[in-house]
Amino acid sequence: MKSSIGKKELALIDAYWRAANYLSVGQIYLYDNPLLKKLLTRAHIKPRLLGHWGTTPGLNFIYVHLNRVITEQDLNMIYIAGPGHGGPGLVANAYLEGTYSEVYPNISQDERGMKRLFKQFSFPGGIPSHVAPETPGSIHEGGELGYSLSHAYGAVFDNPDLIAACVVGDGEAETGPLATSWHSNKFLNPLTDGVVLPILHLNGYKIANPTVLARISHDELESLLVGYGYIPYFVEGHDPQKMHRLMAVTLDAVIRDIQRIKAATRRVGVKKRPLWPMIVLRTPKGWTGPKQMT
Ligand SMILES: Cc1ncc(C[n+]2csc(CCOP(=O)(O)OP(=O)(O)O)c2C)c(N)n1
Ligand SMILES: [Mg+2]
Repeated sequence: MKSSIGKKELALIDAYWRAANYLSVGQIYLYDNPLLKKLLTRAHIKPRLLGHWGTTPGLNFIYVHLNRVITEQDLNMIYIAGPGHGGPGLVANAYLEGTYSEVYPNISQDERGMKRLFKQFSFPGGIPSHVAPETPGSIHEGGELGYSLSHAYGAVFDNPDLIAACVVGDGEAETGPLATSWHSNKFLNPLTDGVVLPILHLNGYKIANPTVLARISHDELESLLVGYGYIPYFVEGHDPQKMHRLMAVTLDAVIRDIQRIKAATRRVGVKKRPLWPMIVLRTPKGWTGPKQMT
């Protein structure tokens, strides 16, 4: 797979991702000292910690990569986060983009605003730990795992220009509703409906327990997803530099596939059900976090 993406752009994507990750960790842990200008002490840490850091670097990684293809190709795309419990990630992105401060001017893009952004997360009088109505751009809060993919399909029916990028957690994938909703692709009309791009996020765990789809062999997983009617593209690894390139190249290929299927259908009509692409993203849970605490 080829992509025209250059080193400079990849470095910018990485910088954006690291900033989003920092802003996410800050929301989960920091009560004060948002830019770590002072030596970190216990007084700067929230007394009660809430939030799912584990899922967040993956959500942030997907977010920045989708933003690249959206802006480059002027796509009409919606981001659906099955692991909506990665709330700090989506809030961090809204803040980085400037939307958060537009809606909440007191959460400004400076040190004071950042301190407030961090303090308010899952704090009395603040904001919820999940993506919620308070999150700018959010149109639906879930809470119960299992419905991301059926919502994604619901969003694209009779909405032919929309691509719903749907992040599915590997734990979420074990729920009955999610396991069934892979089949919603059978109801999609490539002429009159939009497209769902499932992104199965294999970070190996649901909370801290092992997941089935991350433990079966590559071939078995591939066969399963092909059996559901998808063409899976695998993006696997832990070295951020390699992973940025692989994700960018894969997303370019996937968007090309989608556009090719759409164009062919417009030309010759619906002859048979197309096999839509999907992405399997395998990254470590809590990616980039410290391995040990001293
Ligand atoms: C139906 C349901 N059961 C349990 C929960 C509690 N819960 C929240 S997150 C989570 C683990 C999710 O794992 P996964 O989908 O793999 O997401 P990850 O955090 O690993 O990205 C669980 C069990 C829930 N929200 N909904
Ligand atoms: Mg998981």
